[in-house]
Parts: sequence; C-alpha cells; structure tokens
Amino acid sequence: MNQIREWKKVLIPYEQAVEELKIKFKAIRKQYRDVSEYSPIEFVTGRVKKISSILEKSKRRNIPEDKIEELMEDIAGIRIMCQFKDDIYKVVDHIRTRDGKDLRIVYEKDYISNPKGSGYKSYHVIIQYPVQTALGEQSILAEIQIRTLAMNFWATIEHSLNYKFRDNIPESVMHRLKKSAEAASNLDEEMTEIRNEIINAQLMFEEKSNIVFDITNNIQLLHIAGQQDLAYTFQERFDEIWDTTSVDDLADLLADIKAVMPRYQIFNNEEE
Ligand code: 0O2
Ligand code: 0O2
Repeated sequence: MNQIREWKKVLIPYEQAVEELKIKFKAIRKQYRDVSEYSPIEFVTGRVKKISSILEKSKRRNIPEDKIEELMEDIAGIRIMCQFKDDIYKVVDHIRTRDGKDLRIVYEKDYISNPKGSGYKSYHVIIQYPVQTALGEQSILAEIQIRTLAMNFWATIEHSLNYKFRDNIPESVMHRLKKSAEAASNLDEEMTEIRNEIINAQLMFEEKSNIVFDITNNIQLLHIAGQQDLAYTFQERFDEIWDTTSVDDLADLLADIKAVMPRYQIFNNEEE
C-alpha cells in the first residue's frame, strides 16, 4: 500500500510532462490547420504507464527499483500519429529543432528502417524533459513514438493480442500478424503514391471551412450592426453557393462582404 502511495508521488512530474507535451504537439497541429496548411501531425495521445506495468516491466528487465526512473524510458509516453510515412520524418525533424530548447534528445530508435521481429514499426525518440514542479525543476525521461495511422492500427491490435495471450501468441496468429504488418506497410506505400491527391482534397476542405466560418461570422456582425438588408443580401448569395465545389465563389463573396465592413465601421477582431 505504501509502495503504491510512494509511486503515485513519483509519477506526478511524469503526468505533468505528458500533459505539457500533448498540449505542445496538439498546438503544432492546430497552427498548421489554422493557416490552411497540411499538418504532418494527425493526432496526439499520451499516457503515464500504470504502476503495475512499471513494476512488471522492471521485474522482466531486472531493473532494481531505485534505478527504474533512470532506466525505464517510457514511463511518460507520447504518441504522434501521421497520415503518411514521410510525415514521420518531418515530425522527427521538428523535434530535433527543439533539442536543447524545451527538451533534450537522448537517442532515437528507428523501427521503421529496422522493424522489430514482431513486425512492429514506429520511430521512437527518447527525450529528457524538464518539469517545473512545486518542489523545483525535475528532469524526467519520456518516449515519443511517431507512427502512421496504419502502423498504429497494427500496433494497437498486436498489443491487445499480446495482452490476451500474455506474450505467448500462438504460432499461427503470430504468422498472420506478420503478414498483416506487411499489409499495413503496403497500405502506407499505396497512400504515399496518392498523397498529393489526398492532401489537396484535405486542404481544399480546410480552406473552405475557414472561408465559410469567416462569411457566417461577418454576416452575423452585419446583423449586430443593424445592417439587416445587406446581411440578407449576402446571406442569399451564400445560400446559393455554400455547397459549391469551387472555393473561388466563396472567396469572392467573402471579399465583397469584407469590402463593405469598414464602411459601416464594423471590424472583425477575430481576424486580427
Ligand atoms: P480532438 O482533436 O478534439 O479529437 P485526456 O482527456 O487529457 O486524458 P486526451 O488527449 O483527450 O487526453 O486523450 P488521449 O487518450 O490522450 O488521446 C485521445 C485523442 O486522440 C483524442 O483527441 C481523440 O479524438 C484522438 N484520436 C484517437 N483516435 C483517433 C483517430 O483515429 N483519428 C483522429 N483524428 N484522432 C483520434 P482529443 O484530445 O479529444 O482532441
Ligand atoms: P506499453 O506502455 O504497454 O506500450 P521492451 O523491453 O522491448 O518492452 P524497451 O526496450 O523499453 O521495450 O523499448 P522498445 O522496444 O522501444 O519498446 C517500447 C515501447 O514500444 C513499448 O512499450 C510499446 O509501446 C512499443 N513497442 C515495442 N515493440 C512493440 C511490439 O512488438 N508491438 C507493439 N504493439 N508495441 C511495441 P511497452 O513497454 O510494451 O509498454
């Protein structure tokens, strides 16, 4: 019981590190999206290893309890999912630019060029991360796993099978897992081939949503400013074209709306 209480205390900076790192990487994704640019980060998750898993792993790896924090690199874990394989290296490059700033890279493990025997693929970056706590600065180790959606799909399924079979996956299932790892790799290769088409479609969607947001927001402002007739005119034009596949018509409408706003001394602060 005391041991659990002690561990809960030990894990406080790890929890803080995971929360901070999640916020930082999610912010990168949001910044790309806000300027209608393609983001190499699709989504980010994070977790602190469960106390039972820490103790089980330390036993399996013969790590003495007083060395766990020094030797177990993935007590704090961040997972960054990317759409395409190339994006993984962009994210790794991004992390490298932060080396010596808000984090320090300890080393990298490239399980993409060198997949594990199981078929596991992912790029791991082990970092040292400083956390400011009530008791001063504490530097902890964290593992950032970067993988494609297909790699993540495979690893998630394989992980749950390992859990079910307690690391004794039957030979036949193991064989199928290996084959499905190959299928996941092929899927990544296929998606890379049509990458430009996919990205252009996504960017168009993103740009369209941003313009639609701006148009409705500005029409709302015209209403608030008492310019009902103008607001209705623009609303009618918007109703006619909102489901068009061309972004140009929407962009023209937005430009027309924006042109009249200063005339009525309406300024949209959100666009500053
Ligand atoms: P969003 O962008 O609004 O979906 P916490 O609540 O602090 O414990 P968090 O981040 O909510 O933590 O949960 P966790 O488990 O770390 O991460 C889950 C995040 O991954 C959620 O995003 C899910 O929406 C996102 N996620 C999971 N699977 C997928 C997927 O297949 N595609 C995409 N795009 N996102 C996925 P958030 O944080 O709620 O943000
Ligand atoms: P969790 O939290 O359940 O994911 P090891 O001693 O081999 O387990 P090591 O030496 O610390 O691990 O480092 P390694 O091999 O880089 O693995 C660290 C993490 O990578 C693992 O954490 C998994 O999350 C992931 N991983 C590595 N190999 C595999 C694999 O074959 N399949 C899947 N699904 N994931 C893998 P843990 O400790 O398993 O914990």
